[in-house]
Formats: sequence, C-alpha cells, structure tokens
Amino acid sequence: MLKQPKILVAMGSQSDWPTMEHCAGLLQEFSVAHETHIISAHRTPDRVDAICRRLNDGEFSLAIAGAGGAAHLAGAVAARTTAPVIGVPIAGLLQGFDSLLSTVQMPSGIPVATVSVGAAGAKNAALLAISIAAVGNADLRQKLADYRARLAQQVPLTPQSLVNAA
Ligand code: RP5
Repeated sequence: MLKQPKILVAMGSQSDWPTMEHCAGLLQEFSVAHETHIISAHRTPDRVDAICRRLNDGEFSLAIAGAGGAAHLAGAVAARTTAPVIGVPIAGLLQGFDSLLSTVQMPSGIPVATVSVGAAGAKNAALLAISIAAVGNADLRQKLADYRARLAQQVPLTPQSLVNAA
C-alpha cells in the first residue's frame, strides 16, 4: 500500500457519474487523493489498458470501478492487476440487478469486491477503499471512527413523526 494512498475511481460512462460522484465526494471528505476517469471496457478498451498500466506502475493503491448493464468494467480492471478492485453496480434498465450480477459473479481466481447497487454502493466503495488504505495508517483509521460516530449521532432515539412536518 502506498504511504499516501491514491485511489483510482473509474466508471464506464458519463451517465455513471451521478452515482459515482457519491464515491468521489466521500474520498474528498476524507482528504484521500483520487483520480476519476471514464474508461469503458467495450467502447474504450485502450483507455482501460492505459489506466491499468498506471495502476500496476504503483500510481494508485487500488481501484474502484462502477458500471451498469452488462457491467464488466470492474472485472476487466481486475483481470489486468493484482491490486484490490472494488466494483460498484450502477442502476439502469433493470434497476441494477443486471449490473449487480455482472459485477459480483466473478469466476474463481480474479476477485472483485462488489458493493451494493447505486449511491449507497458508491459511498461504501469509498469507505471500503479507505478501510483498505487505513491498514497501517492511524490517521485514516481515526477518520473512519469519527465518521461512524457522526453516523451514530444522526440516528434518532425514537421514531420522529412526519405528519406535522410540512
Ligand atoms: C455501461 O453502460 C456504463 O457503465 C453505463 O452504466 C451503461 C450505459 O452507458 P451509456 O449508454 O449511458 O453511455 O457501459
């Protein structure tokens, strides 16, 4: 793992950005360096090769890849590197069930750590990437603990009525 982690955030299309910006936003919030790139496994395979060369040259600690439909981007990246790869299934025509199965069902030997569909998955991909980068990084571990403490504070003790909220 790089001393100062840098995360590759890849996605298959501009149309994936409204989901993947949740991932980039959290990395920003944690002040974790990252780059965002559109690299399509089927439309721009040369870009996939080029960015994976940078990954294998050690420019990035690990990769997050979001894609929809027949979502093979995360698997295509994982095929080219031994760095950890986190896959984010993007919701599309089939509400993301297609991309979920395409991303999670990697055959034995080439792992993709797949998170949930959509914005929740994009956020969790960032948090998982930070957790991996936090091995041996006390500062990042503290930031993760602080984040969870803030989450806990946001949970009300009892249900709040919405009836008179308007
Ligand atoms: C996938 O196809 C992309 O990851 C995107 O989720 C989906 C649709 O892409 P566009 O047709 O919107 O470019 O490759």
